[in-house]
Amino acid sequence: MKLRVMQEDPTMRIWTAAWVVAVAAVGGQAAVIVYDDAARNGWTYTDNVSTTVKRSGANAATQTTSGWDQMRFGHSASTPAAGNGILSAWINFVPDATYNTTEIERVDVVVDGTNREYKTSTATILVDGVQDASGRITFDANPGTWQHLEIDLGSHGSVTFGPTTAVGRIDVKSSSALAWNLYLDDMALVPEPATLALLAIGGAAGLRRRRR
Ligand SMILES: [Ca+2]
Repeated sequence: MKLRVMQEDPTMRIWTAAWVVAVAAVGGQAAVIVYDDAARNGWTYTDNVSTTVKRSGANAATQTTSGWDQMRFGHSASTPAAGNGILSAWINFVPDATYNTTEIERVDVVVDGTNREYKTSTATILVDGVQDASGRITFDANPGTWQHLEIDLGSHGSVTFGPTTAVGRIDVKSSSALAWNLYLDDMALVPEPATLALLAIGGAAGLRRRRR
């Protein structure tokens, strides 16, 4: 019996390896950089600045004195996203000293030709790994410092979208009666985490078989 388990192990390893390769082939589309020190891969953005709040090199910046304003990234032909995709970015939101609400109203993304409004009340949006269900994307914990923003483009309220094939315009927007500054750096469209989930399932299956 023991010998048989020993014989099964290498086979299992081969099957697990084959599965990993297959999953990588399906979900292994590379991340697409939208902006790092400049707009990349066909994306456009104009207000590049290199300021004391920069994360590295230059960053994108938007300043407004009142009302609605947005940081807009455009793409003429839309860039492919892997699966549903995650929009990942580093954001530094600096509100006016008298403006005590450190939130971004929402992020609008044109996905497969349709504009979707992403808010924390309707989508999976993480700031430094934490989901805030208050509605808007809050940066209350550390205003004026760089924080990591992740938006799951495939989750939108009760609706689960099919695979995202193209992402067009991206607007990071907010509204206030007072001034605010928004800085953004290292934004990318990265493969959906389902790839990791499949790998985890594959790993668990392998573990179960090894224990038999
Ligand atoms: Ca940069």
